[in-house]
Parts: sequence; C-alpha cells; structure tokens
Amino acid sequence: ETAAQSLELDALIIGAGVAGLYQLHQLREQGLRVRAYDAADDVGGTWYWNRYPGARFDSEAYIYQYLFSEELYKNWSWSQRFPGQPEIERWMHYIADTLDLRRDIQLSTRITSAHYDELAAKWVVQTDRGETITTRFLVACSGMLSAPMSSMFEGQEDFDGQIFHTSRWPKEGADLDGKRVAVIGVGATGIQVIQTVAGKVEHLKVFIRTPQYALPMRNPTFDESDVEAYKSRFAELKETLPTTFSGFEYDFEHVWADLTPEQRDDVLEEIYENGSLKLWLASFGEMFYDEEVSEEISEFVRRKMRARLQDPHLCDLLIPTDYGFGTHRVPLETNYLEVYHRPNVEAVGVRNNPITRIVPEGIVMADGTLHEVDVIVMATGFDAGTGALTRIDIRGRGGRSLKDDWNRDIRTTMGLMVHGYPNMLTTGAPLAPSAALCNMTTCLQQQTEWIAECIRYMRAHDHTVIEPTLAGEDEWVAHHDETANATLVSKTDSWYNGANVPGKPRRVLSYIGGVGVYREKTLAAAAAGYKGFQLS
Ligand code: NA7
Repeated sequence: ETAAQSLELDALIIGAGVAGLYQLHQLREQGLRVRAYDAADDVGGTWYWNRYPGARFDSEAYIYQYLFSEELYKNWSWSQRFPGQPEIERWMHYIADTLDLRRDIQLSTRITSAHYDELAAKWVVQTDRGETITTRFLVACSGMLSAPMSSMFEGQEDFDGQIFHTSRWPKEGADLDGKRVAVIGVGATGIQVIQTVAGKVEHLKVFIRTPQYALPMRNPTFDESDVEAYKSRFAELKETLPTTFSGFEYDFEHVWADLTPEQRDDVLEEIYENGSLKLWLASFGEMFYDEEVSEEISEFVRRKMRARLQDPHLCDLLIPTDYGFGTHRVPLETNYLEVYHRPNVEAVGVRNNPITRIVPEGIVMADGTLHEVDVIVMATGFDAGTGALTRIDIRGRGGRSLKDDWNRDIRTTMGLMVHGYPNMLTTGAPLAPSAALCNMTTCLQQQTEWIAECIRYMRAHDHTVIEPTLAGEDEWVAHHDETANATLVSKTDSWYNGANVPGKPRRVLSYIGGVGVYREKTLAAAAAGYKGFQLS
C-alpha cells in the first residue's frame, strides 16, 4: 500500500465547486489536513458540468461572488450583468488558482462510499480509484442540483443519434448544425438551450409538459465604469446579501394591502423592467402565501407573455395556468417566446400525450406518433438536494444508510447535519436555504462558514464528535415544515418538493423562512454552545 492509498485526514471535502473551494480554503487556513475530491477533471462544480449551449447566470454576477475577501472580489471583473458559463468557469479557475487550492484537490475521482467507524470516531471513505481515506470530518459540498435525471425513458440506450443530459454536455461541444434536435424539458435549463440553439439547428422540436413563467432578462455588457460602480458597493453588498429573504441585493419593498390596484400595477411594471429575478424575490412577499395576490401577479406575467406570443395554440402550450408565479424556480429568458414563431421550431405538448419511449429513430408518444430526430437534449433536471448524497453509499451509526433513511423521510438539522451521521457536515442539503429561493453563493458561503467555525470550536474545546440530537432535529424539521407549508410552494409540483423524482418522499427541500432568518437561527445555535447538537 502506498501512502496515497491509505490517507489520514482531518477533513475530506466532497466536491470542488462554489462550496467546496471556499470550504477547502477555510479549513486549510485552520491548519487542518484537508483534501477535496471531485469526479470532474477540473474544478467548478455546477459551472464545470453545465456547459450546454446558452448556460448562464440568473443571479447578477457581482452578487454571485464570494464576499470574504475584498481583494479576491475586486481583482475579478465581469463582462456583463449575467455572464455565460465559459466566463463563470474562468472565474472558478481564478478562485482555485489565486487561493492556491489545486494542490489539495484530487480531480477525476468519485467518492463511492463513506462509512462511519464508531470506535475510532472517523469516516472511512472509498474512491472509484480504489483508494481508502480515513477522516475525522466528512464535509459534503456535492451540490444541490448535481445528480442528473438522465436515464428516464425506456429504450434510451437504443437511440441511433446522440443523447445528452444538459449537465453532461461534452467538453469539446456537440455539433448541432443542420441537425434535427429535440429538447425535452422547459425549466430554467431548457429555456436557455432552446433560445440559444433555435437559430443554429435545422429543426427543433421542444417537448413541453409544464410551461414556466419566464421573465425577460436585461443583460447589458459592463464597461469600466459599470465594473467600478459595482465594485465600489462591495462593503454594502457584504453587509446586505446575507440578511435578505433570498440572498440577493434586493428584498421585498412593497406591501400589497397598502397599495391601490393602479399603484400595484405601477410597481409590477417598474420591477418587470428591471429584467431580473426582482419581480419574484423583491416585489410582494404575499405572492408566496396569498392565493389572490399570487393570481394577480401571475396574471400580470401571463399578460406580458400573451402579448408576445399571440397565437392561441402557443399561448396554451407556453403560458402556465395551473400554478402560481414564483412557486417554481422562475427562469430568465432572452427572446425565448419568439423562438416558437420560427418556421424551424415546433412546440410539442406532452401533457396529454406523454413520451412513452425512445426508439433508434427518435421519440415515441403515447398516441404512437414518432418524432424522428438526430439529437436528443435532456433538459430534464436533477434529483435535487438529496441525489448527490444518496448516490454515494453513506453509512452512519449502526450501519444505517442515508439513502434508506432519506427514501423514507428527508430530514436534516438546519441542512447542516443529519441525526445518526456524526461528523458529517453538509452544504446545499435539504432543509437549508438553497438554489430554490436563494442566490447560491450567499447561502453556500454562510453554510461553509458555519461548518468551519463548528470545526474550529470543536478543536478549541477538545471535542471530537458532533451529532444533532433527535429532539433537535425534530424541532428543525417541524419549524421547516411549518414555514414551508404556509406557502404556495408546498402545493405546486416541481423539484422544489421532490415531485420530479418517482417515489421521492414529499417535502419542500429548501428552507423558505428567509436567508437572513436562517442565518440568525444557525448562528444562535452555535452561540448557545451548539444547541440541538451533542458534543463529545
Ligand atoms: P427542472 O426545472 O427540473 O426542469 C426539468 C424539465 O424537464 C421540466 O420542464 C420537466 O417538466 C421536464 N421533464 C422531466 N421529465 C419529463 C418527461 N418525462 N416528459 C416531458 N418533460 C419532462 O430542471 P432544470 O435543469 O431546468 O433546472 C434545475 C435548476 O437548475 C433550476 O431551477 C436552476 O436552479 C438551476 P415538468 O415540470 O416535470 O412537467
């Protein structure tokens, strides 16, 4: 056995994306023996994997950055408000290189199992390269939306053409020129693909089940003065972002009941013109709770969409009617609706005529129709929140399996730990604020900082083991459910509550009591000597 094959660490980090890179930096600064592992052959996480045509931010770039170092923040300049994936990936490389992280990252290595050894109070971790690593702390930075829903149709492997899940797009790109292309799915991802490839392919068929309330993106390029302007707001952003409802620079400003219908409309019009997620995350908070407000704001967005689509058949397929604006992830778009007016683009409604199988020539529907295509793009989403961890064989105390536990009931303590799994710390996990309603870097920064402080505290106080108590976890789950079930999000099917994965237990995955509230609660638990946790 070589040294590398039986490594002993203080902390092992799964993933080298937005969370993993910063977590590695923090734990290394504490002098820990720490190493991050990633299945990809480079750093970047989400921004490594999602290289499909049109992939880009829906968060303003300058709020997606880390805020722990002013120098790191200001030495990077964005070219536009919502840049595309190649630029974001370059930024991730800039982070890894500037903080000199690569020497402690092992790429092209998938963690396959992690078993907790109770006697030694350590995790024994295996990789797909046959390595065994022993570690005191197991820190999951494995992503909230990283486990793709990629094989879901019978006959997929028999398809004669090429088939790509959006998050497994080939690094060398895919040649779509002159091809007949199918896109399955019109979530935030599908919309970006569709609007980008429509003008390049010979023929595009879009398979639409649930349409989205997409909002037009205003995406100006930044000149030097724009860059200077946002950089000069560093201190303000650092102060504000962690305290808002969603970790964005804006927060709810208006109270529905205080305004007349004309005033409400003026507010909606003005915010709509902002061309960002502001209409969702910083107009009227009542939209998440009050059916009437939800319906009025939904109708406002529908009106905007109808004016652009006109054709009643397209309106039927592309404008949501059976759920409220903002109860799904709201996508931003650029000329997405106009794409359907192109002669080479066809909208195929699948709600009443589902896809039944893939055959060598293409896609077959319930009524027997065959859609012949050369390329199938699966913009079919992810097993969100749980998938990254349940796809690893994780065994806690007494050999209990995380996969089995979460197959019964998805529970965590503040999304940071799970009862029964000592010294396993998680980010982007269920029951914490996350991608659903949060600017991901704001949330991941806060979660990784909480974890780093927890480990520092334990070492300073000679504790070796931390685990949430069952009672503490019950309390968090109850609080989470109460918060979530008060909202309309809990009543709408999507990945937000596991509805997109057959058999997944229903629970709103993301904490929606607000990013600022969550931060206060997690910091208060720590300040009270880790209330709700057992330390030994
Ligand atoms: P999403 O938002 O989960 O979207 C997946 C899409 O795929 C959605 O339109 C689904 O329709 C559709 N889908 C899934 N299965 C099928 C079948 N069998 N037939 C037809 N259509 C299907 O994933 P995204 O990648 O777009 O976005 C995920 C998050 O990543 C996003 O919210 C951002 O935070 C980043 P459905 O709605 O289930 O009817």
